[in-house]
Formats: sequence, structure tokens, C-alpha cells
Amino acid sequence: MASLINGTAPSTEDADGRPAAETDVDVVVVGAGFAGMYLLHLLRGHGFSTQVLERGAGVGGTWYWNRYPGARCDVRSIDYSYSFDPDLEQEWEWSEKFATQPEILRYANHVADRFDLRRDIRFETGVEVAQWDEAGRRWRITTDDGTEVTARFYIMATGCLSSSKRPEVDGIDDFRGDTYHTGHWPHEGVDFTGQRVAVIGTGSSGIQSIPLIAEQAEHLTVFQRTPNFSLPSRNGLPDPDELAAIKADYPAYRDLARQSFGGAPRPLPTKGALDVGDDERRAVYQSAWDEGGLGGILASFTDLRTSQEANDTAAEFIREQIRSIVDDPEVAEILCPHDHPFGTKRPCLDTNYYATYNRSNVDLVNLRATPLVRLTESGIVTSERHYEFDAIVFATGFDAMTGAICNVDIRGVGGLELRKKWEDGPRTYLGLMVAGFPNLFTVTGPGSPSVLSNMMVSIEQHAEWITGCVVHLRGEGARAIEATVEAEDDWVEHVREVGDATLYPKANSWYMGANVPGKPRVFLPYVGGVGPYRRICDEIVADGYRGFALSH
Ligand code: NA7
Repeated sequence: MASLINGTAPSTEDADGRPAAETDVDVVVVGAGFAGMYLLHLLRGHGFSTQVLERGAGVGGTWYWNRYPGARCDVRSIDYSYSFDPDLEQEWEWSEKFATQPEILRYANHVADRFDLRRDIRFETGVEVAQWDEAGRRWRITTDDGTEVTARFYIMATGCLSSSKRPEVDGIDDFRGDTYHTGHWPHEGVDFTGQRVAVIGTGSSGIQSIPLIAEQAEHLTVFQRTPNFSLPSRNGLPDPDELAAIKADYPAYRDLARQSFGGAPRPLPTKGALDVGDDERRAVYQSAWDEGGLGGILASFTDLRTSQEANDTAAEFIREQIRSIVDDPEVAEILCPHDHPFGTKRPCLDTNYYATYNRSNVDLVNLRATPLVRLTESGIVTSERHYEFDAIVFATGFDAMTGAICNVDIRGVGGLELRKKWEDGPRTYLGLMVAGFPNLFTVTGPGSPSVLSNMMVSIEQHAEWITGCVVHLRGEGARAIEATVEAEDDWVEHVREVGDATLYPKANSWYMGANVPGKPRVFLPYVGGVGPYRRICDEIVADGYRGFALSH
């Protein structure tokens, strides 16, 4: 592949006299999820030679890996889709309000075919090392099959929830039965019929899979460390009238999404939860609960993210719903979250989750009262007893936001290690670039709205910003761009300040890095909202890439 940037052809030697890599391109993108696919489409359209390196055997990223039963997007299908192509928007029909993993994966494959993306994606290729070659002003990227690719620009489109973690428990490899991680589910599916199954973990993946595993298994035991707030999805067919109205003017609808707080059009609340009487507040919560979906309750009042007292009213409303659904009051109480404000851990969206505990073949173990001790050949030991199982499902989550980036040994100017630089928490400018790492971009990186938003909106914005930046550099004849230390420091401080004005830092969440032992406690995403964030990014560009240094 030849480089088009500045019209230069790749040389046979790099600046240090080492043989040039087999493949030299303008841009290497890591990851063929929705971010990598859109980047490839955009960059190609601007004439940049682009190579996507993807660990999986197919496109789809998180939707390629997370194939557990019940896996489903918690953002409405009509919002969780690309907006860049009007024909694609019009022709694709979602079959449910909240699409399942197989349907989203079909959509990803459809996009890959429609835009002929596969020819520039190298599948089953992990990236191990990425090193900035200062003299050559290129990234030198080593893959797990030992090949090297060089590129002017290196983009980590590796997703926020792609580095899975197993529970920290002794004897984890001793168990002789089958073990599964929700984030690496077998492609052929799993049949639990007649089996005694354990699920460890009650985040979204646990809460989505538990009802379906319970229907199939002979017996299911759920091991819960922290109860989560889960809201009913009220899933079903999309409303045809609403769909027709949106499709009649999709651009206007998408624009509202881009300017919104969370990346989906939704009227903003005007009142605080404590500014209204009990009856009115209750009616608002009840209507959001009955409507279903993630955004309703959290967006019902202005102060739920910032005032503990206001938040308590929503939390108590949800606990009341749990108590009304679950027959056994003791089980209901174990399922009621008390340790974090509502919304400060990502709430889950479920179908029949709480009602599943009314089944005679389902038990709940409260790991706060009886902690995990170890896994054995035949099961799980808690401080209270030994449980025997045929299969164990780890629904134990991810090293979120920084895990997949730090899994690659990334070295910037002077050999600076990204892992080292981020030892006390990630430092970025806009969640897009890192001082000391020229021409490295992170899509939906730490310090950007990312996981607090509809990821599709954030992905498209980042992919477009990065492509715009690369086009700008070509126009300027610049070979490199780098965030300045000052701009990065200011941004990190701003992200912290905005986060600290909310209740988010109170929770031991993966937003805070708290789910991974030893990970620094830092609020990772930017909670300023996707609309305001987009305006900041655009202003920085309009201001001549303020806070970035270009070099020739
Ligand atoms: P999450 O939300 O991180 O949930 C992981 C769950 O696993 C959570 O209940 C954890 O309890 C539990 N866990 C993790 N480690 C352990 C150990 N060592 N022992 C017991 N329990 C443990 O991951 P998901 O995959 O469910 O969802 C991730 C996101 O995907 C989700 O937020 C949506 O955005 C989509 P803890 O709460 O840490 O006490």
C-alpha cells in the first residue's frame, strides 16, 4: 500500500536505517467496531491509505464479542445507528425498540458490505507494540503475528468496554466444569439445559443474561457483590408512527441528538426533584418507569445527578419497585442498591430481571454477607458454604476506557510509555490526543463523553474530528500534531472539576476505575454533555487547533 500523504512514497529504510515495514500506510486504525469502520470509510473518502487491524474474525467490536444470551443495546435502535449516510438510515429497519446483539451485528456486517470495508481490514490481528519514530515522524506498529506496519497516524478505536476482567478470586483455573465470560461468549452459543449454573456479577451483562439462563438451566445461582439499579426496557416493536415521523426528517432528529446532553433527543427537565410535591414527583417517576428505557428517570429532574437528597427520591422509588416485584422480602432487600446514588453506576436495562428471582430454580447469594473465597474443581466456596456447579458464567465486566488502550505497549516521544504516563490516571486533551504522543488519536478516549452518551453519536463526532484534523494537516503540509502539556493539564482539570460537581465520584464504579484492583480512582468520562463537548471541539478547531502544536 502506498502512502498518499504529502504525496510521499514509502522508503525502503526508516530514519534509523532499519528496513521499512511490509506495509506502510497513511493511517492505521486499531479496531473494526463502529468507530474503526466509520473512520475507514471517512479516511478512504479523503484519499488516505488506511489499514484497520482487528483482533476478531469479523467486524462489530463489542457486538462481535458480547454474544451472551439477552445481549442487547440499552440505547434505542433508532438512536444507536450511523447518521452519516441518508440512504443507509432510510433502508435499515430495526425489528425491536432495543436491538439484540445479533441484529446489531447484522447491521455492522451490512455496513461493512455496503461500503466495501473488508478489503482494508486485517482480521485476527492484535496489536502488541506501537512506537513513535521521531525522525521518520511515523508510528511503527507490531502485530501479534510479528508483522510490522508503519503509518503517519495511529488511531486507537478499541472501544471503552473491550478488555474483559475475570473475578479476582483464588483457584479461578481449578474449576473443571465449563467457564464463560459474557464478553467472550462462544460463537456457537451455549446450551445450559439440565445444568447447575452460577453467574458471578450483576452489571448489565449479568442482568441481561440471568433471566434467559434461568429459563434454560436446571438451577441458577447468582452471586451478587453490589446490587445495581435496573430499569425495565418495555421492549417491543418500534412504534411505526414515531419511526415514520423520525425518518421523514432524520437530519433534524440527528441534529437534536448531536446537540443533546446524552446523544439522544430528549426534552430537558426544568424542575428539581425537591421543587415539586411528593405526588407530582412520584407521578413523574412512575410515568418514566412505565415508559421504560434508561434515560427517563434520570432525566426527569434537573438535580438527580448533583443532589444526594434529590437522588434519594429516585433511588427510593426504584427500591419500592424492586420490593413490589420480588416475592421474598429478604431477597428483595438484597437486590436493593444502597451503596451508590442512582445513575452514578450505569443503570441496567432489563426484561424480567427482578421477576426472575421469583422462580423456584433461582437463588441469590449476597457476597457482601458471605464473600467469595475460592473456586474449586467442582464449584464455588463462599465464607459460608461450598456450591457445586456444571458451569460458571463470569459477568464480571471490563477494565473500562483505558484497558484496551494500555493493553498495547504504546511509546511516544523519547520512548515515553503511555502506561507509565497514565499510572496515576489517564491524561488526555479532549479524550482525543495525549501530550508526548504525536499523531496518536483515541476514539471516545478517557476525558470525552463516551460511555455517558449514546456511543454512536460520540463515535461519529470523534471520527469526523480526527479525519478533519488529518485533512487539515495535509493541507498545511504538516507531518505531526501533538497536544501541548498545558492544554492537556487544563483539560484534565476541567474534566475533574465537572465530574466533582456531580455525584458520580461517590460510586465505586467502572467510571471511577474502582472495579479493577490497583487502578487509580479517577472519574474517566467527561460529564459536560455531548452537545457542549462538540462545541468545545469545534471552537478549538476554529481557533486554529488551539492547544495543539503542529510540526513540519
Ligand atoms: P459491570 O457493569 O462492570 O458489572 C460487573 C459485575 O461483576 C458487577 O456486578 C461487579 O460487582 C461484579 N464483579 C466484578 N468483579 C467481581 C469479583 N471479583 N467478585 C464478585 N463480583 C465481581 O460489567 P458488565 O459487563 O455487566 O457491563 C459493562 C457495561 O456494558 C455496562 O455498564 C453497560 O454500559 C454495557 P461490583 O459492582 O464491582 O461490586
